[in-house]
Amino acid sequence: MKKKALIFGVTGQDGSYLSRLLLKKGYIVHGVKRRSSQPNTFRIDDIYSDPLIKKNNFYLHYGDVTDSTAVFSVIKKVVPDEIYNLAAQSHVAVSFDMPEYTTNTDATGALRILEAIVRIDKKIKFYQAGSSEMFGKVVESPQNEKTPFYPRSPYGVSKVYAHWITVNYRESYKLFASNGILFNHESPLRGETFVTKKIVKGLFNIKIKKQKKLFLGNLYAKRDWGHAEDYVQAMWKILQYKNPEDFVICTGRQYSIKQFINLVAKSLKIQIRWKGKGIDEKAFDKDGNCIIECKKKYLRPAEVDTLKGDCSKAKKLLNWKPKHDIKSLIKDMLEYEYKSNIQ
Ligand code: NAP
Ligand code: F7E
Repeated sequence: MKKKALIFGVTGQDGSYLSRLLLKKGYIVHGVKRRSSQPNTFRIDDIYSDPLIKKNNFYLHYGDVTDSTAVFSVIKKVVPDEIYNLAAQSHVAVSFDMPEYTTNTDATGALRILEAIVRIDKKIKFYQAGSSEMFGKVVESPQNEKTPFYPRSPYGVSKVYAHWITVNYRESYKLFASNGILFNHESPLRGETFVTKKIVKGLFNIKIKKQKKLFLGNLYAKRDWGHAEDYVQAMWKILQYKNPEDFVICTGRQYSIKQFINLVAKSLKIQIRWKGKGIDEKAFDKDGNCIIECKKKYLRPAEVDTLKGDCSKAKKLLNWKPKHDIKSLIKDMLEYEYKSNIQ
Protein backbone atom coordinates (compact mmCIF):
# COMPACT_ATOMS: atom_id res chain seq x y z
CA MET A 1 0.00 0.00 0.00
CA LYS A 2 1.26 3.46 -0.91
CA LYS A 3 1.85 5.84 1.99
CA LYS A 4 -0.38 8.91 2.21
CA ALA A 5 0.92 12.29 3.29
CA LEU A 6 -1.08 15.43 4.06
CA ILE A 7 0.74 18.76 3.77
CA PHE A 8 -0.62 21.93 5.36
CA GLY A 9 1.11 24.83 3.59
CA VAL A 10 1.51 22.93 0.29
CA THR A 11 1.56 26.14 -1.80
CA GLY A 12 4.63 27.55 -0.01
CA GLN A 13 8.34 27.16 -0.78
CA ASP A 14 8.82 24.04 1.37
CA GLY A 15 5.40 22.61 0.48
CA SER A 16 6.35 22.49 -3.18
CA TYR A 17 9.78 20.88 -2.59
CA LEU A 18 8.32 18.40 -0.10
CA SER A 19 5.45 17.43 -2.45
CA ARG A 20 7.94 16.62 -5.21
CA LEU A 21 10.15 14.61 -2.84
CA LEU A 22 7.26 12.55 -1.45
CA LEU A 23 5.80 11.91 -4.91
CA LYS A 24 9.22 10.67 -6.05
CA LYS A 25 9.25 8.34 -3.07
CA GLY A 26 5.92 6.86 -4.21
CA TYR A 27 3.62 8.61 -1.73
CA ILE A 28 0.10 9.78 -2.48
CA VAL A 29 0.25 13.45 -1.56
CA HIS A 30 -2.68 15.52 -0.35
CA GLY A 31 -2.18 19.25 0.14
CA VAL A 32 -4.23 21.93 1.86
CA LYS A 33 -4.44 25.28 0.08
CA ARG A 34 -6.17 28.48 1.12
CA ARG A 35 -8.86 30.14 -0.89
CA SER A 36 -7.54 33.26 -2.60
CA SER A 37 -9.00 35.68 -5.15
CA GLN A 38 -6.26 34.74 -7.64
CA PRO A 39 -4.64 31.31 -8.06
CA ASN A 40 -1.87 30.84 -5.46
CA THR A 41 -0.56 27.50 -6.71
CA PHE A 42 2.26 28.70 -9.01
CA ARG A 43 4.88 26.71 -7.04
CA ILE A 44 3.05 23.40 -7.51
CA ASP A 45 1.26 23.83 -10.85
CA ASP A 46 4.02 22.03 -12.75
CA ILE A 47 3.56 18.90 -10.63
CA TYR A 48 0.42 18.09 -12.60
CA SER A 49 2.23 18.29 -15.93
CA ASP A 50 5.38 16.41 -14.85
CA PRO A 51 5.48 13.21 -16.94
CA LEU A 52 7.53 11.49 -14.21
CA ILE A 53 4.70 11.94 -11.70
CA LYS A 54 1.83 9.52 -12.14
CA LYS A 55 -1.67 10.95 -12.26
CA ASN A 56 -3.98 10.48 -9.27
CA ASN A 57 -1.15 10.79 -6.76
CA PHE A 58 -1.53 14.50 -5.98
CA TYR A 59 -4.70 16.05 -4.54
CA LEU A 60 -5.51 19.53 -3.29
CA HIS A 61 -8.15 20.46 -0.69
CA TYR A 62 -9.31 23.87 0.47
CA GLY A 63 -8.64 24.63 4.11
CA ASP A 64 -7.05 26.94 6.63
CA VAL A 65 -5.36 26.10 9.93
CA THR A 66 -7.33 28.87 11.67
CA ASP A 67 -10.53 26.90 10.94
CA SER A 68 -10.90 23.87 13.25
CA THR A 69 -13.75 22.39 11.23
CA ALA A 70 -11.77 22.52 8.00
CA VAL A 71 -8.70 21.02 9.70
CA PHE A 72 -10.72 18.21 11.25
CA SER A 73 -12.66 17.48 8.02
CA VAL A 74 -9.62 17.18 5.77
CA ILE A 75 -7.75 14.91 8.19
CA LYS A 76 -10.87 12.76 8.65
CA LYS A 77 -11.34 12.53 4.87
CA VAL A 78 -7.71 11.66 4.01
CA VAL A 79 -6.62 9.77 7.17
CA PRO A 80 -2.95 10.09 6.11
CA ASP A 81 0.03 8.17 7.45
CA GLU A 82 1.98 11.42 7.90
CA ILE A 83 1.02 15.07 8.38
CA TYR A 84 3.50 17.87 7.71
CA ASN A 85 2.45 21.18 9.27
CA LEU A 86 4.22 23.79 7.13
CA ALA A 87 1.32 26.26 7.24
CA ALA A 88 2.37 29.60 8.69
CA GLN A 89 2.37 33.35 8.40
CA SER A 90 6.10 32.92 7.98
CA HIS A 91 7.32 36.51 7.64
CA VAL A 92 8.98 37.70 10.85
CA ALA A 93 8.59 41.45 10.09
CA VAL A 94 4.90 41.00 9.16
CA SER A 95 4.31 39.20 12.47
CA PHE A 96 4.84 42.56 14.25
CA ASP A 97 2.03 44.07 12.13
CA MET A 98 -0.27 41.04 12.49
CA PRO A 99 0.61 39.46 15.85
CA GLU A 100 -2.82 38.03 16.60
CA TYR A 101 -3.28 36.46 13.16
CA THR A 102 0.28 35.09 13.31
CA THR A 103 -0.45 33.48 16.69
CA ASN A 104 -3.75 32.03 15.48
CA THR A 105 -2.05 30.46 12.45
CA ASP A 106 1.45 29.57 13.69
CA ALA A 107 0.71 28.63 17.31
CA THR A 108 -2.93 27.56 17.58
CA GLY A 109 -2.84 26.11 14.05
CA ALA A 110 -0.50 23.36 15.26
CA LEU A 111 -2.77 22.67 18.24
CA ARG A 112 -5.81 22.27 15.96
CA ILE A 113 -4.02 19.63 13.88
CA LEU A 114 -2.76 17.78 16.97
CA GLU A 115 -6.27 17.74 18.50
CA ALA A 116 -7.70 16.36 15.25
CA ILE A 117 -5.03 13.61 15.20
CA VAL A 118 -5.93 12.59 18.78
CA ARG A 119 -9.63 12.39 17.88
CA ILE A 120 -9.28 10.74 14.45
CA ASP A 121 -6.29 8.37 14.58
CA LYS A 122 -3.39 8.50 17.03
CA LYS A 123 -1.21 6.51 14.61
CA ILE A 124 -0.90 9.48 12.23
CA LYS A 125 2.68 10.82 12.40
CA PHE A 126 3.06 14.60 12.79
CA TYR A 127 5.87 16.94 11.70
CA GLN A 128 5.92 20.50 13.08
CA ALA A 129 7.88 23.13 11.15
CA GLY A 130 9.87 24.74 13.95
CA SER A 131 12.30 27.57 13.38
CA SER A 132 15.70 28.92 14.45
CA GLU A 133 13.74 32.13 15.19
CA MET A 134 12.83 30.36 18.46
CA PHE A 135 16.47 30.85 19.56
CA GLY A 136 16.12 34.58 18.80
CA LYS A 137 18.47 36.51 21.08
CA VAL A 138 20.75 33.51 21.30
CA VAL A 139 22.04 32.44 24.72
CA GLU A 140 24.82 30.30 23.22
CA SER A 141 26.43 29.65 19.86
CA PRO A 142 26.09 27.45 17.91
CA GLN A 143 22.51 26.49 18.77
CA ASN A 144 21.46 22.86 19.20
CA GLU A 145 18.39 20.95 20.45
CA LYS A 146 19.27 21.77 24.08
CA THR A 147 19.76 25.53 23.60
CA PRO A 148 17.07 27.50 25.50
CA PHE A 149 14.62 29.53 23.41
CA TYR A 150 14.54 33.37 23.52
CA PRO A 151 12.16 34.42 20.71
CA ARG A 152 12.26 38.04 19.51
CA SER A 153 9.02 38.39 17.51
CA PRO A 154 5.36 37.32 17.59
CA TYR A 155 6.40 34.80 14.92
CA GLY A 156 9.16 33.36 17.13
CA VAL A 157 6.91 33.25 20.19
CA SER A 158 4.17 31.45 18.21
CA LYS A 159 6.66 28.87 16.98
CA VAL A 160 7.80 28.25 20.57
CA TYR A 161 4.17 27.51 21.53
CA ALA A 162 3.82 25.15 18.53
CA HIS A 163 7.07 23.43 19.54
CA TRP A 164 6.00 22.79 23.12
CA ILE A 165 2.42 21.78 22.31
CA THR A 166 3.91 19.20 19.93
CA VAL A 167 6.16 17.89 22.71
CA ASN A 168 3.20 17.94 25.11
CA TYR A 169 0.93 15.92 22.80
CA ARG A 170 3.77 13.47 22.16
CA GLU A 171 4.18 12.92 25.90
CA SER A 172 0.47 13.06 26.83
CA TYR A 173 -1.06 10.95 24.06
CA LYS A 174 1.99 8.98 22.86
CA LEU A 175 1.74 10.53 19.40
CA PHE A 176 4.56 10.21 16.89
CA ALA A 177 4.97 14.00 16.85
CA SER A 178 8.34 15.59 16.05
CA ASN A 179 9.72 19.10 15.71
CA GLY A 180 12.21 20.07 13.06
CA ILE A 181 14.07 23.20 14.22
CA LEU A 182 15.06 24.48 10.81
CA PHE A 183 17.45 27.35 10.21
CA ASN A 184 16.83 29.71 7.26
CA HIS A 185 16.51 27.85 4.00
CA GLU A 186 16.10 29.43 0.63
CA SER A 187 15.63 28.48 -3.01
CA PRO A 188 14.53 29.89 -6.34
CA LEU A 189 10.97 29.49 -5.01
CA ARG A 190 11.57 31.61 -1.88
CA GLY A 191 8.93 34.32 -1.31
CA GLU A 192 10.02 37.62 -2.85
CA THR A 193 9.98 39.63 0.39
CA PHE A 194 12.58 37.45 2.16
CA VAL A 195 16.03 38.96 2.08
CA THR A 196 17.91 36.40 -0.08
CA LYS A 197 15.30 36.39 -2.86
CA LYS A 198 15.01 40.17 -2.66
CA ILE A 199 18.81 40.52 -3.10
CA VAL A 200 19.16 37.89 -5.85
CA LYS A 201 16.21 39.17 -7.86
CA GLY A 202 17.04 42.83 -7.20
CA LEU A 203 20.71 42.60 -8.22
CA PHE A 204 19.82 40.45 -11.24
CA ASN A 205 17.30 43.09 -12.37
CA ILE A 206 19.89 45.84 -11.79
CA LYS A 207 22.37 43.87 -13.92
CA ILE A 208 19.90 43.62 -16.82
CA LYS A 209 18.86 47.27 -16.29
CA LYS A 210 15.29 46.40 -15.36
CA GLN A 211 15.66 48.05 -11.93
CA LYS A 212 17.82 50.91 -10.65
CA LYS A 213 18.04 50.40 -6.90
CA LEU A 214 17.42 47.90 -4.13
CA PHE A 215 16.13 49.02 -0.70
CA LEU A 216 17.06 46.92 2.34
CA GLY A 217 17.17 47.12 6.15
CA ASN A 218 19.78 45.75 8.58
CA LEU A 219 22.88 44.63 6.65
CA TYR A 220 24.69 43.18 9.66
CA ALA A 221 22.35 40.41 10.87
CA LYS A 222 23.96 36.99 10.37
CA ARG A 223 22.11 33.91 9.21
CA ASP A 224 22.86 30.21 8.67
CA TRP A 225 21.39 29.79 5.17
CA GLY A 226 20.72 26.41 3.57
CA HIS A 227 18.79 25.14 0.52
CA ALA A 228 15.12 24.11 0.87
CA GLU A 229 15.76 21.02 -1.29
CA ASP A 230 18.09 19.62 1.41
CA TYR A 231 15.83 20.65 4.28
CA VAL A 232 12.67 18.85 3.06
CA GLN A 233 14.78 15.65 2.95
CA ALA A 234 15.42 16.22 6.66
CA MET A 235 11.68 16.68 7.35
CA TRP A 236 10.96 13.31 5.77
CA LYS A 237 13.84 11.62 7.61
CA ILE A 238 12.61 13.01 10.93
CA LEU A 239 9.28 11.18 10.46
CA GLN A 240 11.03 7.94 9.38
CA TYR A 241 13.26 7.86 12.50
CA LYS A 242 12.47 5.08 14.97
CA ASN A 243 11.36 7.53 17.70
CA PRO A 244 9.55 10.88 17.62
CA GLU A 245 12.27 13.40 18.49
CA ASP A 246 13.29 17.00 17.80
CA PHE A 247 16.15 17.88 15.45
CA VAL A 248 18.11 20.99 14.53
CA ILE A 249 18.64 21.28 10.76
CA CYS A 250 21.24 23.79 9.53
CA THR A 251 24.54 24.15 7.67
CA GLY A 252 26.68 25.35 10.59
CA ARG A 253 27.99 28.30 8.54
CA GLN A 254 26.83 31.89 8.92
CA TYR A 255 27.05 34.98 6.71
CA SER A 256 25.87 38.55 7.16
CA ILE A 257 23.36 40.13 4.77
CA LYS A 258 26.23 42.30 3.47
CA GLN A 259 28.40 39.22 2.80
CA PHE A 260 25.46 37.62 0.97
CA ILE A 261 25.09 40.76 -1.19
CA ASN A 262 28.82 40.73 -1.98
CA LEU A 263 28.66 37.06 -3.03
CA VAL A 264 25.66 37.64 -5.32
CA ALA A 265 27.25 40.77 -6.81
CA LYS A 266 30.46 38.82 -7.49
CA SER A 267 28.53 36.04 -9.25
CA LEU A 268 26.83 38.67 -11.42
CA LYS A 269 30.14 40.46 -12.04
CA ILE A 270 28.78 43.68 -10.54
CA GLN A 271 31.61 45.61 -8.87
CA ILE A 272 30.29 47.32 -5.77
CA ARG A 273 31.79 49.84 -3.40
CA TRP A 274 30.30 50.43 0.05
CA LYS A 275 30.16 53.91 1.59
CA GLY A 276 28.67 55.32 4.81
CA LYS A 277 27.55 53.72 8.07
CA GLY A 278 24.36 52.41 9.68
CA ILE A 279 21.13 53.39 7.96
CA ASP A 280 23.15 55.70 5.66
CA GLU A 281 25.29 52.88 4.27
CA LYS A 282 24.98 52.60 0.49
CA ALA A 283 26.45 50.50 -2.32
CA PHE A 284 27.62 52.03 -5.62
CA ASP A 285 28.41 50.36 -8.94
CA LYS A 286 31.60 51.06 -10.94
CA ASP A 287 29.92 54.03 -12.67
CA GLY A 288 29.11 55.62 -9.31
CA ASN A 289 25.38 54.83 -9.37
CA CYS A 290 23.86 54.08 -5.99
CA ILE A 291 22.35 50.60 -6.33
CA ILE A 292 21.63 49.69 -2.68
CA GLU A 293 20.17 51.93 0.01
CA CYS A 294 18.92 51.18 3.53
CA LYS A 295 15.46 52.22 4.69
CA LYS A 296 14.22 52.45 8.26
CA LYS A 297 10.95 50.77 7.30
CA TYR A 298 12.80 47.47 6.81
CA LEU A 299 14.24 47.48 10.34
CA ARG A 300 12.37 45.37 12.92
CA PRO A 301 11.24 46.42 16.42
CA ALA A 302 13.47 43.63 17.77
CA GLU A 303 16.13 41.95 15.65
CA VAL A 304 17.69 38.47 15.71
CA ASP A 305 21.34 39.45 15.26
CA THR A 306 23.04 36.12 14.82
CA LEU A 307 22.05 32.51 14.15
CA LYS A 308 24.34 29.54 13.61
CA GLY A 309 23.23 25.95 14.13
CA ASP A 310 24.79 22.70 15.22
CA CYS A 311 23.10 19.72 13.53
CA SER A 312 25.35 16.97 14.95
CA LYS A 313 22.27 15.07 16.17
CA ALA A 314 20.66 14.97 12.70
CA LYS A 315 24.00 13.98 11.13
CA LYS A 316 24.42 11.11 13.58
CA LEU A 317 20.87 9.76 13.97
CA LEU A 318 19.30 10.63 10.60
CA ASN A 319 22.41 10.39 8.46
CA TRP A 320 21.43 13.79 7.10
CA LYS A 321 23.74 16.52 5.89
CA PRO A 322 23.23 19.40 3.46
CA LYS A 323 24.40 18.90 -0.14
CA HIS A 324 24.29 22.61 -0.97
CA ASP A 325 26.53 25.38 0.32
CA ILE A 326 26.01 29.13 0.02
CA LYS A 327 27.64 29.24 -3.42
CA SER A 328 25.50 26.50 -4.96
CA LEU A 329 22.40 28.08 -3.35
CA ILE A 330 23.18 31.43 -4.99
CA LYS A 331 23.96 29.71 -8.30
CA ASP A 332 20.59 27.93 -8.25
CA MET A 333 18.72 31.12 -7.37
CA LEU A 334 20.48 33.13 -10.08
CA GLU A 335 19.89 30.48 -12.75
CA TYR A 336 16.17 30.67 -12.01
CA GLU A 337 16.19 34.47 -12.47
CA TYR A 338 18.09 34.04 -15.72
CA LYS A 339 15.62 31.43 -17.05
CA SER A 340 12.61 33.50 -15.96
CA ASN A 341 13.95 36.49 -17.85
CA ILE A 342 14.83 34.84 -21.15
CA GLN A 343 11.41 33.17 -21.52
P1 NAP B 1 6.02 30.02 2.99
O1 NAP B 1 6.64 29.94 1.64
O2 NAP B 1 5.62 31.32 3.56
O3 NAP B 1 4.73 29.04 2.97
C1 NAP B 1 3.79 29.05 4.01
C2 NAP B 1 2.62 28.19 3.58
O4 NAP B 1 1.61 28.28 4.62
C3 NAP B 1 1.92 28.69 2.30
O5 NAP B 1 1.43 27.57 1.61
C4 NAP B 1 0.76 29.51 2.83
O6 NAP B 1 -0.32 29.62 1.94
C5 NAP B 1 0.37 28.64 4.02
N1 NAP B 1 -0.46 29.33 5.00
C6 NAP B 1 -0.30 30.57 5.53
N2 NAP B 1 -1.28 30.82 6.41
C7 NAP B 1 -2.08 29.73 6.42
C8 NAP B 1 -3.29 29.38 7.11
N3 NAP B 1 -3.85 30.23 7.96
N4 NAP B 1 -3.85 28.18 6.87
C9 NAP B 1 -3.29 27.32 5.98
N5 NAP B 1 -2.16 27.58 5.30
C10 NAP B 1 -1.57 28.77 5.52
O7 NAP B 1 6.96 29.32 4.08
P2 NAP B 1 8.14 28.25 3.87
O8 NAP B 1 9.41 29.00 3.73
O9 NAP B 1 7.74 27.25 2.86
O10 NAP B 1 8.19 27.58 5.31
C11 NAP B 1 7.40 26.44 5.61
C12 NAP B 1 7.22 26.34 7.11
O11 NAP B 1 8.50 26.25 7.74
C13 NAP B 1 6.55 27.53 7.76
O12 NAP B 1 5.82 27.06 8.86
C14 NAP B 1 7.69 28.39 8.25
O13 NAP B 1 7.29 29.18 9.34
C15 NAP B 1 8.68 27.32 8.67
N6 NAP B 1 10.09 27.66 8.59
C16 NAP B 1 10.61 28.20 7.46
C17 NAP B 1 11.96 28.45 7.39
C18 NAP B 1 12.61 29.00 6.14
O14 NAP B 1 13.73 29.51 6.24
N7 NAP B 1 11.98 28.90 4.98
C19 NAP B 1 12.79 28.14 8.49
C20 NAP B 1 12.21 27.59 9.62
C21 NAP B 1 10.86 27.33 9.66
P3 NAP B 1 -0.38 30.79 0.81
O15 NAP B 1 0.49 30.30 -0.30
O16 NAP B 1 -1.83 30.82 0.48
O17 NAP B 1 0.13 32.05 1.46
O1 F7E C 1 15.39 38.22 7.09
C1 F7E C 1 17.41 41.24 7.42
C2 F7E C 1 16.36 41.00 8.47
O2 F7E C 1 13.05 37.99 6.31
C3 F7E C 1 16.70 37.81 7.34
C4 F7E C 1 11.67 33.03 7.67
O3 F7E C 1 11.66 31.98 6.73
O4 F7E C 1 13.86 32.40 8.44
C5 F7E C 1 13.09 33.47 7.90
O5 F7E C 1 13.07 34.57 8.80
C6 F7E C 1 17.50 38.98 7.90
C7 F7E C 1 16.83 39.70 9.07
O6 F7E C 1 14.32 35.97 7.19
C8 F7E C 1 15.88 43.13 4.74
O7 F7E C 1 16.31 42.10 9.39
C9 F7E C 1 17.69 43.23 5.91
O8 F7E C 1 17.79 39.96 10.05
O9 F7E C 1 14.91 36.88 5.00
P1 F7E C 1 14.36 37.28 6.30
P2 F7E C 1 14.16 35.73 8.76
O10 F7E C 1 13.58 36.88 9.45
O11 F7E C 1 15.47 35.23 9.25
C10 F7E C 1 13.38 31.89 9.69
C11 F7E C 1 14.26 30.75 10.11
C12 F7E C 1 11.94 31.56 9.67
O12 F7E C 1 11.47 30.64 10.35
C13 F7E C 1 11.04 32.52 8.97
O13 F7E C 1 9.79 31.90 8.64
O14 F7E C 1 17.64 39.94 6.87
N1 F7E C 1 17.00 42.15 6.33
N2 F7E C 1 17.02 43.86 4.94
C14 F7E C 1 15.87 42.05 5.62
N3 F7E C 1 14.88 41.14 5.64
C15 F7E C 1 13.86 41.30 4.77
N4 F7E C 1 12.87 40.39 4.74
N5 F7E C 1 13.82 42.36 3.89
C16 F7E C 1 14.80 43.30 3.84
O15 F7E C 1 14.73 44.24 3.06
